[in-house]
Amino acid sequence: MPTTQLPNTASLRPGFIWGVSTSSFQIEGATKEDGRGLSIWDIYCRSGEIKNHDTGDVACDHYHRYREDVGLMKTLGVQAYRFSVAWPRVLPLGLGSANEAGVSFYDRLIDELVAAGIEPWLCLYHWDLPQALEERGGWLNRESAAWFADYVTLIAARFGDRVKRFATFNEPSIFSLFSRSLGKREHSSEDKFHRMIHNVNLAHGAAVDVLRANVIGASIGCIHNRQPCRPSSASEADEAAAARLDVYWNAAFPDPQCRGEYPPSMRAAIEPHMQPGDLTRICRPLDWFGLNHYSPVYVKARADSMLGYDFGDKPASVPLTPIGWPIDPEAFSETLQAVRTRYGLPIYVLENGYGDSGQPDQTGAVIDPGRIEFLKAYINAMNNAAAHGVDVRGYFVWSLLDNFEWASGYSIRFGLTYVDYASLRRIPKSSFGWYAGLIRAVQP
Ligand code: GBH
Repeated sequence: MPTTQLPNTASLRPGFIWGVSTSSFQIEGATKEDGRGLSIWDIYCRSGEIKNHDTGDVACDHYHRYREDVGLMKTLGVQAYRFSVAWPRVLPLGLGSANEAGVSFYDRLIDELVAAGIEPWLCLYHWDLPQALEERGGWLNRESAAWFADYVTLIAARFGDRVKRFATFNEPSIFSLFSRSLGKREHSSEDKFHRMIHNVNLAHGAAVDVLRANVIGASIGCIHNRQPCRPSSASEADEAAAARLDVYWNAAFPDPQCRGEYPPSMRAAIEPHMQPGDLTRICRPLDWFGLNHYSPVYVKARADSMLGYDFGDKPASVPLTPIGWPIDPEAFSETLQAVRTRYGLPIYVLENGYGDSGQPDQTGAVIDPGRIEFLKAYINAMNNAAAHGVDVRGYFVWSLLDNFEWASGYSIRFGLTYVDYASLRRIPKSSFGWYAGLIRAVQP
C-alpha cells in the first residue's frame, strides 16, 4: 500500500491509541443461552419495527466466535478494543445474584484480549437494558441509579483486575432522544424525557464513584455522540429548532457531568426532578471525554413533535455516504475543537465509520474504497485538530464487524470485516487491510 494513501498523522501525540469498537447486542447473538435474561432490544425486535424483522438472536455469533474475532484484531494490529457488557447476561433480572455463565464469557474474552496485547475498553451500557428493569420503569425510575451502581459493583469486582478503561454510557443523548428504536421518538411527554435525562446522569455519577472505589488505576469517561445541529434552511423557525436540539443532543449530558450544571434553557424542565446534592452526585471527576462522531445533523422545525424539531433535508451540495449520512470531515475537526474548548478533557474518538451495504464481488473479495476515503479524510481532520492543540489520544473505528444496525437490522454494514449472515463467515474488506497498513506505518 503506497503511503500516499495514508492520512497525515504527524500531529498526533506519541502513544496515540488505534482501536476498533463494537457493542454487545449488535454482535453477540446467543440471546437465549447460558441463562442470559431478556433486554429491551429482544422485546423491541418482536415489535415488527425492525427492518426485515431482523433480530439479535444470532447477530455475528460473537459469543461463540470471540476467539476468531480477537484474531482479526491481532491481524489489524489494534492496541485497544472497545466492547460492551450485556447487563442482562451477567444479571438476568438486572439485580440480584450474578449469572456465572455470563460472567465467564466476558472473563474468557478479556483474557483472550490481554493475551493478545490488546487493551480492553469496557462500556457498561450500550442500550441493552434488562427488560425486568424496564418493567419497573427503567430509566424513568429514579432508583435506576442504584440498580446501575449494583451492576457496576459486580463488573468492578469481576473484571477490575484486568480492565482499567471504563465508559459509563454509550451516547446517552441518543438513547434518551430516540429511546429504544433509533427510528422514532417514543417519549409521551417532555416531562418524562427530562426525568430520564436526569436519572441517566445520576446513574453515570454513581457508576464513576463505584469504579473509583473498587478498581485500582481506573480510567473513566462517558461516550457522547456529538454532531453539530444545523438548520436545514435559513428560516428563523429552523434556526431555533436546530439550536433547541443542539442543547439536548450535545450538552444535556456532558454539561452536568463535566461542568456541574445543566444548560440554562433546560433548567426549568429539570427542576421538578432535582433533589439537593444531585449536581454534585452527577459531576464526578473524569479522565477523558469519549467522542462518537459521524456527521453534522440537519434540523427543521416541526411544531407537533417533542422539542419542536424534525430531521430536515441535507443541502444538495453535501456529499453523502451510501446510507445518506453527510461526509463532512471539517465538521469533525470543529467538533473536536468544540469539545476541547467546552470540557478541557483529553479526548478519545471511540466511534467513527462509514455505512454501506457492500457485498463480495465474483472473486469473493469485498472492495470498499468509499470507506477508505472516508476514514482517511476523517483521520486527516483529526490530525488537523491536533495540530491546533486538541488533546486527542485515540481513534477507534466503528466497527470491527458488520453487525445488527439497530432499527436497520442487518441491511446496513459498518464493518472493516464483512459478515456473511448465512454462514457467519468473516471476510476482511479492503478497508481492513488499509487500516492494518496505517497502524503498521505509524507504530514505532
Ligand atoms: C452509533 O450511534 C452507535 O453507538 C452504534 O451502536 C451504531 O451502530 C453506530 O453509531 C452506527 O449507526 O441521518 O445524516 O442525520 C450513532 C448515532 C445518530 C449517528 C444519528 C448518525 C444521523 C446522521 N447516530 N446520526 S443523519
